[in-house]
Amino acid sequence: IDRAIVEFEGDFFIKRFFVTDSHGNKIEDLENLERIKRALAEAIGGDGDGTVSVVKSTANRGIVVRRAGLVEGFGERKAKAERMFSLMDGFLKNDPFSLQKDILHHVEYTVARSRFNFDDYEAYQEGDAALGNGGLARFSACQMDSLATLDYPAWGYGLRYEYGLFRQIIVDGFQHEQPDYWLNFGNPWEIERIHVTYEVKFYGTVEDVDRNGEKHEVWIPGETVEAVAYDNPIPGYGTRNTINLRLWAAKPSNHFDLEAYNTGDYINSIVNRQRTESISNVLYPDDRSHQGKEMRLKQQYFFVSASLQDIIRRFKEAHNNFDELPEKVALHLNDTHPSLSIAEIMRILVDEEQLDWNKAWNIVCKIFSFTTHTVVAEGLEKIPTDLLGSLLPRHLQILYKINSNFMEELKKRIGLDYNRLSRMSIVEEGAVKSIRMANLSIICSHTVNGVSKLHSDTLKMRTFKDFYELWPEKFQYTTNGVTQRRWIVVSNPSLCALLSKWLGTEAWIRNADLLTGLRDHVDNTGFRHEWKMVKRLNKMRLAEYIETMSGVKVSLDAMFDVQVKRIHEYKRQLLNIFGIIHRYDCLKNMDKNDRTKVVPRVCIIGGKAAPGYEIAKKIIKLCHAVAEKINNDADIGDLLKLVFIPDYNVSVAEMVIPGADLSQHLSTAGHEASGTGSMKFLMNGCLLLATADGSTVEIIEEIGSDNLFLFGAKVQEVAELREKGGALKVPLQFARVLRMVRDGYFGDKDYFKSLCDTVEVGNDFYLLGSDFGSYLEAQAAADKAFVEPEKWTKMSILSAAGSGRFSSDRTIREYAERTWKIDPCQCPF
Ligand code: 8GP
Repeated sequence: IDRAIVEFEGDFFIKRFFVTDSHGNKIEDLENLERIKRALAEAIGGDGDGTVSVVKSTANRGIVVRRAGLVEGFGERKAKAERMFSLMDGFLKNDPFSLQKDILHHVEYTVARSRFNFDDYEAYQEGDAALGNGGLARFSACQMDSLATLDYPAWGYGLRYEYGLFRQIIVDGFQHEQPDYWLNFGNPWEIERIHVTYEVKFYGTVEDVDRNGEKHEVWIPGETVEAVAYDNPIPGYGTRNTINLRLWAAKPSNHFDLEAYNTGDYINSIVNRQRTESISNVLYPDDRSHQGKEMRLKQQYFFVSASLQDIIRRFKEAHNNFDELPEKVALHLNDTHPSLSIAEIMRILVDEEQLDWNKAWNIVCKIFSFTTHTVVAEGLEKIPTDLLGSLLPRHLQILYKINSNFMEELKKRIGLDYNRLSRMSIVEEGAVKSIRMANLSIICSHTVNGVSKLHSDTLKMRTFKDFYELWPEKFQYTTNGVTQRRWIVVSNPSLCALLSKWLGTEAWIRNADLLTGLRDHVDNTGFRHEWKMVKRLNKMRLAEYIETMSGVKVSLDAMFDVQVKRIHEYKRQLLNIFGIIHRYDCLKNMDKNDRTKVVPRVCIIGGKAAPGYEIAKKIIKLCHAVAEKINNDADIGDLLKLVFIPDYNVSVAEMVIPGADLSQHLSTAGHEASGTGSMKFLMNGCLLLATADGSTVEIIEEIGSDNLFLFGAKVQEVAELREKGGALKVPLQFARVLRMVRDGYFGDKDYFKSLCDTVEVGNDFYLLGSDFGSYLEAQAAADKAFVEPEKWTKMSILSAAGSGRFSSDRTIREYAERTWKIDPCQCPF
């Protein structure tokens, strides 16, 4: 089809509509013409734009309709709009599962999209789609970008929360949480797929039924909710391939409660229907502990059930034998949030598809792989059986059966070692009987991944030692990465241009290994000059933002020293604040002449505390109290400033990271599974001050220990240091700083008491005291390097030059080849 011609009557009504081929002949017998007409009428009707052009189609590949002129004249948004439409094009064509019947739905949505007036959108700034908490979710976003760019036929699934992660506002130095209703003004980048819906069931009972003389359990659910798909196309870079992130929203089911209706309880049944919508309402803002909440469990099952129905439907459209499932489908459990899918897919295969249990189990064990993103066993998710049994009675039965089969097999392998059997069981007995989601995931997955080498060693030697001894071949590590497309190309355009210029190519955008080519230019003074200019430009941008947000004017000559991440005791923001207090104390006690030798610093801290995490909230308050004192001390001037950047999120990170000279990653060794912030800073030529934790160990291998400032106990020393307890040696400077806070030097002494108690000798689990000495040494080394700009610049260039390995492209390629065993699948045109 070449053209669609629309004749209007008045502004709103389509009088005549027809499509022509390239010779201008009318096409009459177009399948589904009626639908297209309706969609067009809807799209155009609203704003009376009479021209519709480019109705493009190939026999069975779908159709893209664009309103003429739509992508013209959108000012800054033009490029984005154009890209949006071209990616939609790719989206239609890149349909690895041949969804013939879905394709026509796209037509409607694509057309519906075109009702957007992008000019309106320019007026308001889109906020982040903050649909995750921190590192884990942001890592998934980078993975999606790499999957698309590397042409892997992948789908991402998640929940379309109406309220994303809370907005952090600071009042009097205290964190307050505000709802993030991000969909208020619509979301132009999603496609609502009102035809892609599934029923998700909850509660009810399990009943025995007779099937060919055999007894079978069947779930009779008590509540039904509808899951509606919202598609978020993710375009690959430098390829036509576009993949899909499908997010589910909960809507009341159309299955009306007839009984209630008949008994006259009409109002209540409407209210109950409405309540079901709340499932996808709000993201839980605690990124680590979330045990025993019914709504959270409902969210998990809602997400799992809708996604699996979608996956199985697509599979069944093209295949009729479940033996082929492992050939065609690889499901990756990104932490344990989706691990209920193991029970759900068993239920589908056994109860609905009537496969024999053992056959189903063999299939299921070939399709799952699992990555865990936590370090400590206490952080692993457990679901109380009472809760699970009431919400999903059939799934609890299935889990018990999986466990009892596993226990039988295990006894044959390891004998009657009851302690070990009980450690490895999926079911944890105790005061609150629970299901251990990690054990379930390991048992059912063919591969168990850590997110860095160190993390994987910890999993093998500590967290999952029993499982490692049983199945060493299952355990792998795939070090995390981040996408250079967002963290350089989008967030640091000046650096992007510089890299392409000196590398002589833009190919690094798809192949970050090419960044090593920067090493060839490190001795070129012209290059180093340009490198410094880029950093300065980004510092200006950041300085402006700081002034707008906090009113603090900062000097561009100062070292911009940044720590931005979720606030956690193990991430040790408190160590940073104590270091700043120490610096301030030294400045105050210093001879005025000596001050001229001091490197001026702008210390920047940002991050959200979980709303119920008291100690983390006190850390934020202390940061503000210290900032208040220092920033208002005229005697100190530009030598030291402390700024807390509120509401740290991806958009803020895009500005902060390129403008940083130094970035801090201070977790007690053995506590950060990987860390991905460090990789973003590294790519942006920012020097790291870090402990040998998570992926930093591998960063050192790439850039050499001379190019970063390392400090603190090594992972193998931590246990011994902890055992020393009250006998642990702590530097005098630490005791002094702690005393200042305790004595109320920064005010609020009673409020800070419990915070101070957490780092008192004998109670200092995260070892702030014992690491403080070497932390100060590393800080001094950073100061020393900063006063030699050429040396600093070389270190900065070599940091970026070594960052290629930490591209999520490498991560994804490793997952594809080793874990999922999938090949790229490029769209033919
Ligand atoms: C984070 C890890 O803390 C971080 O080190 C890692 O880089 C990131 O995952 C991506 O792998 N983990 C979490 O956010 C996390 O464990 N969240 C809880 C739900 C488990």
